[in-house]
Amino acid sequence: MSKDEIYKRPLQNIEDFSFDKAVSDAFDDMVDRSVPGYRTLIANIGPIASHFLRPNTHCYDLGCSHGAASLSIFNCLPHDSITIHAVDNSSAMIEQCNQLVLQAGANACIKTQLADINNLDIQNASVVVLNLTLQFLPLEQRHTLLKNIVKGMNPGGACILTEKIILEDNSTEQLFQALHTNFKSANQYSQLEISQKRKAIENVLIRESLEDHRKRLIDVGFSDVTVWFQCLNFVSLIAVK
Ligand code: GEK
Repeated sequence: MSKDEIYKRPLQNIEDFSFDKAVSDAFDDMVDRSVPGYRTLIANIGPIASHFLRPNTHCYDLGCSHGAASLSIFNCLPHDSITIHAVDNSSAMIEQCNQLVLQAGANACIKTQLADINNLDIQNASVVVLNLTLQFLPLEQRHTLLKNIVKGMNPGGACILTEKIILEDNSTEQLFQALHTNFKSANQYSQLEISQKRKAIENVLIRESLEDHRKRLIDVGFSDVTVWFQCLNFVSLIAVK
């Protein structure tokens, strides 16, 4: 695992953040040092998924990066007749994911796929994971994707949705932003790295409020939406069909 030094030196032009080879190489370090509670999220996604998985159904990990959520689920599989589809549209991410899946001896169960999650044919799903992925889709694509997920999901199935949200109350939003900056500083990111990364990501990671997420999940056809995790602006929901 490489250390994340992508924004360490002053950059003349800060380009929009993208999931290229440099980001994939540093991803595990980057996500651990940038997302409060990332390891807790991953550790719990397996057991949560296991509760909803049914024999002979599919599980989808959309925007899987290196497959951490898929591997967490694989380690908690309640039935061996489940196929986990780990999908990402970054070839660097999928290549690394493939290697890790092979190393874990999970390649009979986890099928990696290089694809845009907007173009998937989701079928017979009992669990769909969107762990920190929906936030990277343009706003206008989010409703259609979730509608497609509900359409391909069996009744009683669940979507695990983790997002960086925006707080509706401005003073709490300011407080959480400041605490998140403290978190990154405590993880050895310099002020320069924090500000350059913020600039790179501002047009790419579009946050919405918890209320907007909840409303859209209900609009597309989920019947029950519960928050199971929150640390600062990072929230994870279980939406049941
Ligand atoms: C984890 N879930 O470790 N189609 C496919 N993949 C996409 C798309 C798209 N349209 N847009 C973005 N991605 C992971 C972490 S990272 C979150 C998810 C982060 C992919 C993108 O290539 C990247 O791998 C992932 O979504 C977002 O549990 O880096 O903060």
